[in-house]
Amino acid sequence: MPVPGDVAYVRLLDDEQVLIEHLDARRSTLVRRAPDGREKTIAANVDTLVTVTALALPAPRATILDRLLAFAEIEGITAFVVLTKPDLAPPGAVQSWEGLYARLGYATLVVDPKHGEHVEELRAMLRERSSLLCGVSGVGKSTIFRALGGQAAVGELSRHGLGRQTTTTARLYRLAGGFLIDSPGVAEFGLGPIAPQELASAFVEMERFVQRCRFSDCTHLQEPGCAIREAVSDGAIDAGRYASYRQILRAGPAHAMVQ
Ligand SMILES: Nc1nc2c(ncn2[C@@H]2O[C@H](COP(=O)(O)OP(=O)(O)OP(=O)(O)O)[C@@H](O)[C@H]2O)c(=O)[nH]1
Ligand SMILES: [Mg+2]
Ligand SMILES: [Zn+2]
Repeated sequence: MPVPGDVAYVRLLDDEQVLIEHLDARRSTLVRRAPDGREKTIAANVDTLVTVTALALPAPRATILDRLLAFAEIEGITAFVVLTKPDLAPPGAVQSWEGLYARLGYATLVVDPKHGEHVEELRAMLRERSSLLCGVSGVGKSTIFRALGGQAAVGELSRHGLGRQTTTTARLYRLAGGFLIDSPGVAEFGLGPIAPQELASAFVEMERFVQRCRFSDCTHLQEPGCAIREAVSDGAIDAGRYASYRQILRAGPAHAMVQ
């Protein structure tokens, strides 16, 4: 089955229909792993994951963002951190979220796609890239997609934080030298079974400490002589990021949230 990002050669049959004659081999796929082990291909040929996190409505959840960032590290693709709804954010939230992820080295941008703020900076970041928007429902993925020129339904948030106009089908829009995909419900890919060492290495700031723990199979949860826990108490590793690490490990392979 073709997925967004596939290169297809088609024959036009009439106004409504096309016949797919050939699909190019995929350079890469993004796969979601469900808790029961089933896999679903979400998109093909994507090289950049554009994580979208609202600073309010719905309130940001670091674990979801950190899990997406770890997923991108493991898959070997670039991740961007896009923060939305600065106009609704509580005081200080913009600086603390933007500061944290920028310090980690992620390309981080605060946009207000509803009012068109910093949309052109985002367009420049996405040049020559094949990207997928991901994040929980209602954070503004489709609003970004539309602000950049794509066609998508944008939802109003109910007080429960669920979009009434939630996206139900994936869409792809061509951008200079690449494309952008808006797809429904991609807040989580599921990391599959993952060893603590592998997960710690997928947290970019933890990687350099991994080799320094007393035990080579340290889980960084409670062992004595753990360099990562030491770095957390020194403030060299953000405590919230470490909390995400613990939560992801605790949730284990069985956890894969499909919203
Ligand atoms: N105030 C404000 N509202 C925004 C901003 N970005 C998006 N919104 C609003 O947030 C609501 C939800 O936006 P959508 O773009 O539909 O969210 P989505 O991420 O596509 O949601 P799903 O398709 O359900 O995954 C809409 O009412 C948007 O107008 C922003 O920066 N500020
Ligand atoms: Mg949407
Ligand atoms: Zn350790």
